[in-house]
Amino acid sequence: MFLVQYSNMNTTPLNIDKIRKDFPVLHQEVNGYPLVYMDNAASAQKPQLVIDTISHYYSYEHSNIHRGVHHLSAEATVKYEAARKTIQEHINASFDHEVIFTKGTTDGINLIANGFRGILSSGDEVIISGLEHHSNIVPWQMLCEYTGATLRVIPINDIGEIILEEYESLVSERTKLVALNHVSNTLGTINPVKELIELAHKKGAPVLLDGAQALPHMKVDVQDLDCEFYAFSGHKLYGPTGIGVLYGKEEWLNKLPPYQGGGDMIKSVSFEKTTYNELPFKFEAGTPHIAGALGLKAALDYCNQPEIGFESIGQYEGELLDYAMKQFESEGLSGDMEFYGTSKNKASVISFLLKGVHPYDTGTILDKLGIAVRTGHHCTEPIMDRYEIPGTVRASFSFYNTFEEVDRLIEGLKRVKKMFG
Ligand code: C6P
Repeated sequence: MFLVQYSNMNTTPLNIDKIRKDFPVLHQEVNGYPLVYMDNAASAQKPQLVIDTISHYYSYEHSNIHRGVHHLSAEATVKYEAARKTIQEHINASFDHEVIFTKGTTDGINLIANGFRGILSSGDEVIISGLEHHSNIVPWQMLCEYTGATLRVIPINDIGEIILEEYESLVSERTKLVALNHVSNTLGTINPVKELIELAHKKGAPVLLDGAQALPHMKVDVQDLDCEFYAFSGHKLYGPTGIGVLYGKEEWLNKLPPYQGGGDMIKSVSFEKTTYNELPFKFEAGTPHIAGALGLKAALDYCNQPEIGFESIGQYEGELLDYAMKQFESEGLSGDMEFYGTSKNKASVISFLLKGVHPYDTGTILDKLGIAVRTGHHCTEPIMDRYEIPGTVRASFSFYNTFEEVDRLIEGLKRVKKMFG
């Protein structure tokens, strides 16, 4: 199985062997086999730098922030704010106060949906697409239920792309917000977001992008995109769980009310009147996930090293994707597989079914062979309904995966096919 060394198929400057050494979790056996981790779209693994940063913070640096005059508190505050700055620079936000720390993508979207409660009313419309994760559906349904506004959904075509003509006919003066994912977690489709944003702006509608699956694979520039809001999660970006980011244009963040009340989000409090703090603190009530912010900064610092970089990451993952698709074909598996999401413009996510085999069975057998994939609806039930299937098997690649691991996946699928064939 491992007769051929595929490392020379990597045309990027990435040194994958070296990178893999930085991820301790990868070096273990599962069910007697070396782990092949291909569930990166659910959550990515952490480089040692992130683990060490968090450990160091709790060992020597922990204190609450923005509160104490003492040394540890001042130092922790400086580091927390430095993390915000790193994120601002990474996504090219105009100001660091446009970067709000959240719990994750879900939290960021809910923050905005909550803020729009005072803006929307009956007759207004919110547009989403048929590609959305439940996190970018349910908060808008709740908002519409609360305000009497209407939710409109852009349908997708057979290969898992938003149908642009349908979008053009949906977006109108009634549209008060467009909320779309940048990259689909289930199908991998990379949406033409610049074009979609431009169309929304022509009708005066602001746009929120769910970037949970984009940030891990590509460099995102929020000013270039010109979106009003952009939400993402730390844990998919090689950082910790429980930390995420909501970017918002200053004017919009100033316009929206706070999401939660409590400490740190106020300037002054009396029983008669509370004055809210300025950005970004207005949206960060309570003690935040300080270690998480530091860990997320470490993850970005790691990925942005000159010898790594998101351009190479995206390119290498694309090579893994192309290789997998070619090997499915040449190893005689394609005929037994149904692929979902075959847009030319897609991230390194392969959603498929082995014909006649329930995705859960495929996932369970792959796990017995040490291969981690996700099975099920991937929190996108409307996509499953669109294709009239209960779920898929999803292999999602990261830049620490290898061509040899793709071979292991293929060997595993052959085993499944044999067992059910
Ligand atoms: N998708 C997946 O396996 P949180 O849970 O808040 O970090 O991210 C939610 C979320 C929002 N949008 C998209 C496009 C996502 O992919 C996710 C998380 C994981 O696909 C877990 S369901």
